[in-house]
Amino acid sequence: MFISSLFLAASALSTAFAAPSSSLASTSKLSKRCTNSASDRACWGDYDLSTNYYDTVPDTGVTREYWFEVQNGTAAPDGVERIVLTVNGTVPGPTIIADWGDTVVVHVTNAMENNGTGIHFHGIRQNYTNYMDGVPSITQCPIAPGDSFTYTWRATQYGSSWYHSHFAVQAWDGIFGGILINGPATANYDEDKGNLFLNDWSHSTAEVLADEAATSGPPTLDNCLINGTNVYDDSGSRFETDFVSGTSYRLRLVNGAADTHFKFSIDNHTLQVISTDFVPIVPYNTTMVSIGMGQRYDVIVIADQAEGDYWMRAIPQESCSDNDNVDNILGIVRYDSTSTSDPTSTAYTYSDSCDDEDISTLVPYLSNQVGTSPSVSDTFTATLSNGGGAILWKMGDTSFVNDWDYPTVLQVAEGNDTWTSEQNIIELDTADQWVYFVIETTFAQAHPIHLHGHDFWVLAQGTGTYDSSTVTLTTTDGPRRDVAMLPASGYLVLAYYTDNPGAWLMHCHIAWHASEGFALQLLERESEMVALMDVTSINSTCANWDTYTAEEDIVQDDSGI
Ligand SMILES: *[C@@H]1O[C@H](CO)[C@@H](O)[C@H](O)[C@H]1NC(C)=O
Ligand SMILES: *[C@@H]1O[C@H](CO)[C@@H](O)[C@H](O)[C@H]1NC(C)=O
Ligand SMILES: *[C@@H]1O[C@H](CO)[C@@H](O)[C@H](O)[C@H]1NC(C)=O
Ligand SMILES: *[C@@H]1O[C@H](CO)[C@@H](O)[C@H](O)[C@H]1NC(C)=O
Ligand SMILES: *[C@@H]1O[C@H](CO)[C@@H](O)[C@H](O)[C@H]1NC(C)=O
Ligand SMILES: *[C@@H]1O[C@H](CO)[C@@H](O)[C@H](O)[C@H]1NC(C)=O
Ligand SMILES: *[C@@H]1O[C@H](CO)[C@@H](O)[C@H](O)[C@H]1NC(C)=O
Ligand SMILES: *[C@@H]1O[C@H](CO)[C@@H](O)[C@H](O)[C@H]1NC(C)=O
Ligand SMILES: *[C@@H]1O[C@H](CO)[C@@H](O)[C@H](O)[C@H]1NC(C)=O
Ligand SMILES: [Cu+2]
Repeated sequence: MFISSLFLAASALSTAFAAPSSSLASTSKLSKRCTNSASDRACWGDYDLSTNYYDTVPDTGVTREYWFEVQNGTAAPDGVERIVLTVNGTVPGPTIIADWGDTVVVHVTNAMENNGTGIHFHGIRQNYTNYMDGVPSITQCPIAPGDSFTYTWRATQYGSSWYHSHFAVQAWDGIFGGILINGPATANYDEDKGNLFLNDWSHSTAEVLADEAATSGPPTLDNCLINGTNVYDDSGSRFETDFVSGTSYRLRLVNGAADTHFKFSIDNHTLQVISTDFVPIVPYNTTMVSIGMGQRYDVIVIADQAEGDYWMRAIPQESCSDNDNVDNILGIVRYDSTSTSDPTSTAYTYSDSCDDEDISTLVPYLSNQVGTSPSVSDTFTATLSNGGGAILWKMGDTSFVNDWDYPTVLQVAEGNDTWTSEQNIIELDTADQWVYFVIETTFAQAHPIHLHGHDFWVLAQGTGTYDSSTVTLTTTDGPRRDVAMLPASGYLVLAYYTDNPGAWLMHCHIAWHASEGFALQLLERESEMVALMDVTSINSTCANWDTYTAEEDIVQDDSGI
């Protein structure tokens, strides 16, 4: 284990985030071929960057245990007070910190009066632990008010992510927080500044916005937050962070927005990008990184500019995001922590767009080859339709709906193979096969496509109609990640491997689109699923949910995710 900077003098350099001190020391089982340090981030005890984490995971024997309470309260992240739903009272909630290979246990209690909940650990592979994926209607029933659910999973990957509610649009009322898994990195840095959330924010609740989205289209959000704070008119305060000249810092960017694509930069500074989602990449340098909803980029920034104050910018991209405070989503980097002046620095130039970083720059450190003759190939067209006055999205021919009170895992446990078309099930019965999906749209809007339970490979991404005779697929060393942009009026071709039994959601990560049915579910290796779940626990969460909904006359009013 490493000692956190939080507990050392500010001048201390070699740091990683320390998991809770109540945990066992993780050093015992590591004979430490090398020591991870500011000058050797590639190393990780007996493992290193070249370890294939899809196959091999350090056996730390350590369990990190967290107790989360999902609460209803009020807060004023930008100075304007409103009702918020949170984990443990803060936006963002507590960060889950673990080392690569640790087991993470999170006990979630629903302390709200009037809503169910469920916590999804975004990007976590959930290797053979599908029913810990936290998706009400797919992997569990919603946790009823007063009830608890314990999630247990292994950190088989390392890097940065977030957890968020996957019930209704609750995540965007504040039920989210960071995940930070310590492990090796593809470039050296002195200090880890932890997760840095970029969110959009409204002064009304997300449910009100979702209703507006379903009747009259995407709402304009009031503001955005940088790591949970920002200004609005004369209220609120900006996110600030201090730099010491000559020191290099790791920032773990997470886009946790409902419907905002950001370009992130720090005036006059260079960003060295070292990972995409949970995948370490060959580092590249840029002035600005384009980050879609649900995506993460870890960047290293060297404090190599003249001492002073500089703007940190999270710029909502107006080609796909509407915001009332668009020019004012700013934080401050200070070389002199006693300074209180506003920076006078100027922004790098950029062109407004909701595209991913160029896929040719996102080269995974670990070389990898996609099978070139997939066993399954499917094409899904995303379309907008009108379902009796409400806006619906379809993926393929279907606008997705699954029932909160009859999750896919329970249906599988009961041996009920009668799937409705609305469940949008893609059955993948055979292990260790390559699956290719083409997702396309003629609609002029970009969508962040997220897959649960897997990293996928981005084979191609472009505008216009996908034509397999002209588009070359990148099957060697192309990007791997868990969210990629489907470009406006364009296509995304992705591949993944059937190495993880379970019911896995694939969906658009725009909050409104997921509730309007832009989703499908993969039923992967169904015959192996029952042996891997605790059916009694799943059923007891459902029984408590049924009791609550019967008493309160709760009727499902969205897609279920
Ligand atoms: C995933 O789980 C399977 C079954 O328990 C196991 O064989 C495999 O090693 C695990 N993979 C990783 C990367 O831990
Ligand atoms: C969250 O709140 C619960 C209940 O009050 C408490 O037991 C737990 O220690 C808190 N967890 C964190 C990580 O702050
Ligand atoms: C949160 O509290 C408000 C005010 O008391 C109440 O109207 C609302 O129903 C509560 N929401 C949830 C999800 O419990
Ligand atoms: C709780 O969730 C439901 C989704 O069924 C939503 O319609 C409702 O407004 C929420 N209730 C409160 C009080 O926030
Ligand atoms: C953002 O806030 C979290 C706590 O919510 C903290 O751990 C993290 O260090 C902050 N990020 C930065 C870059 O300061
Ligand atoms: C920041 O960069 C701008 C040009 O992009 C330059 O004019 C300015 O001098 C730089 N500021 C500092 C403090 O280095
Ligand atoms: C990126 O910037 C870092 C720090 O200045 C430098 O060491 C590295 O060589 C640069 N990488 C590339 C690919 O230019
Ligand atoms: C779940 O519980 C219901 C009753 O609440 C029961 O009918 C059903 O058989 C149970 N399912 C399984 C798989 O145990
Ligand atoms: C089987 O599942 C389908 C789809 O979820 C559902 O409509 C049906 O009621 C279920 N059948 C039984 C016997 O539970
Ligand atoms: Cu997700």
